[in-house]
Amino acid sequence: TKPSEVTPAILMKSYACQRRTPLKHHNSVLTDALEILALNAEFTKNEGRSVAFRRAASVLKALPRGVRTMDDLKDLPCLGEHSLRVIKEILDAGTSSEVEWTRQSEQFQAMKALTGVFGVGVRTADRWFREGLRNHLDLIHKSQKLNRAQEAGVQYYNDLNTPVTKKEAMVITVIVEKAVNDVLPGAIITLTGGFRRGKEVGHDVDFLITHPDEGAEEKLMPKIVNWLEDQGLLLYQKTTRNSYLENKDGPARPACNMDRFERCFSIFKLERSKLDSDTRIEDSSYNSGVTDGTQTHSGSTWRAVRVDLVVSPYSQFAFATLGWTGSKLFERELRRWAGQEKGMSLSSHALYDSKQQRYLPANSEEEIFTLLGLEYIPPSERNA
Ligand code: DGT
Ligand code: MG
Repeated sequence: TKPSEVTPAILMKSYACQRRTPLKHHNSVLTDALEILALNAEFTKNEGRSVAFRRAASVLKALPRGVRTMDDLKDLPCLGEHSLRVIKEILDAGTSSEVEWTRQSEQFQAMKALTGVFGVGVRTADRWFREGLRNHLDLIHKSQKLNRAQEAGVQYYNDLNTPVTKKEAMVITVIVEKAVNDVLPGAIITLTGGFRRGKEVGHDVDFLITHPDEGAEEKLMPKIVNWLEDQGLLLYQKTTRNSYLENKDGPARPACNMDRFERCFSIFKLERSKLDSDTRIEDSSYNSGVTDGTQTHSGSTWRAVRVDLVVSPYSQFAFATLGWTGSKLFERELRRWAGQEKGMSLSSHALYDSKQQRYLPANSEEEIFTLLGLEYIPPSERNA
């Protein structure tokens, strides 16, 4: 027998939510390349193409070893013609001409820079690109009209584009716990997003907050925000009702809870001294002296950090935890699995069974996986 015939075939499930995807994997050269193409497809509003590249990359992340030859990819799902072509080029030549061309293109670089400004989405960035803007400095120099979020995005551009470390996330966790427990004793605070999946750095810090007494969480967000503002900890905040599901997820939201799910997009002012010393926050003299309203400098005593706060009713907490832990592709695949394979509709609020025409309650993430007929995947293996 030839060696290739004794290599055991890898049984790869086709939905990312059926697989374990660790944070560290063996194919980052290939997945980085495919994700450049995915991002570029997003920038050119080609959603289908973008998801196809992300699914292909995600399959490679779940492989137990590095891909060496095209033979290693036999029988793997989600690898379309285009992705295979890119992979082959990299295996043969070390790089893909399409990826390199994309990476260096003026449009890709400008879209990356412009969407890298907090408050700027693909649509706005695309309009600005066509008007001749290329990066955040152009927004200042050409006195572009900006909304309040974008103003903050420009002002704190460097800080917000400096990855948040786990240590910074822990310091912010202590602050948020103090704030929440001060205004509502007994509340539960969970760190979600990438840090819950074990990431070492992130673009923001995500928290989910609830209280075991259903209803006690109502009107909680303004109280938390006030507490933080009183302590001088917020550089920016905007509280909104969560509209994510209304846009994308259809009916999986109990109508009676329409107004309960609140989200606060914020920018924290994090004292650098908090990172060196202990993580207690008794000392609340947050006057750094560097509050001239311009970009923070490396010599500054504080730095700006993006923090997302979400408040959920206790009855939805398991769904919210699952929905806010990510990764984005894992979430998307969970919802696709629910819809296509189970005739159910999953959101960060609830799970609706279309056949039974009722909501299926759950008290833990484990229960939700069971209701969906899936093996439980822990957060650290949801890095799809
Ligand atoms: P990061 O922050 O770039 O290191 O990576 P993540 O995975 O923390 O991504 P992030 O912070 O954008 O979002 C955290 C998770 O929350 C994400 O995996 C999916 C979910 N998520 C993000 N935005 C929304 C939203 O508007 N509604 C809901 N329900 N979930 C969201
Ligand atoms: Mg995050």
